[in-house]
Amino acid sequence: MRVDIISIFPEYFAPLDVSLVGKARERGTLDIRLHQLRDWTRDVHKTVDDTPYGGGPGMVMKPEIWGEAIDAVVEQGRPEADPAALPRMIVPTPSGRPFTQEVALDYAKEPWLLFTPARYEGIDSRVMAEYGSRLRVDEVSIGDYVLAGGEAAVLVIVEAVGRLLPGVLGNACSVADDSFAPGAMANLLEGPVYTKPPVWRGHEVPEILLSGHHGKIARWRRDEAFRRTSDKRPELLARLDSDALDAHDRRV
Ligand code: 6GU
Repeated sequence: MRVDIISIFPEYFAPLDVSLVGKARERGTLDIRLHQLRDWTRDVHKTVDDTPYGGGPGMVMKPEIWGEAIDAVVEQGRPEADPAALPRMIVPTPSGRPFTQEVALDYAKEPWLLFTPARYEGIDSRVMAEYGSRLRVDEVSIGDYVLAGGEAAVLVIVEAVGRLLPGVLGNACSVADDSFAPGAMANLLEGPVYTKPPVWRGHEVPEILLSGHHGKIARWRRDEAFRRTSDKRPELLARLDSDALDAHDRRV
């Protein structure tokens, strides 16, 4: 997968060299290119923002700079094999639609993503209108709180998507068991996990996990997932697949 990121803080993305995403980059599974937005400014001060029309606090990012930057990155990034290819453009913003595991799975199918994280009060809306008619543009939020800029959200999204790419995770099953993974565990939080020793500071590992009864263990894990979900995220239970609920209720 090719990923382009245009930002006034390309150095913010140093963590993409580390761990799972870093290894995927070394192997070439992920081809991440960082671009400095200010490279497309023409004034000595390299200005990227201006005061908002209509007044109010803060600054808005200028459309011309983003337009030139996006045009250049899209032009440069066109694969030789498919010169008509266009990236999916992802604009992180607290006013976007929620980024969920379902959205991550959707992005993981794309060959090319372009991220345009903003600082200040955001990007002039005409940029999203312009590219919305030329490529697919998604405004996405990673949660109901406000960050100082979209860069941290890009790190979150790239990590969530990167671990879904073929060959990135050591164990493909761990994706299937994820909290929020589609299937039997859809909308359920994962329950507790344990490793050796069997007793630590007087705390025992639940006996069932030492029993070797795979069927009973699977059922226990499902029960724990329901327990944890109803405790920490009761609103998720309301969204549960009715088949999953029926299967659970038949047992309890
Ligand atoms: Cl994507 N950006 C910013 N600035 N704040 C956020 C966010 C994104 N998602 C939640 N808060």
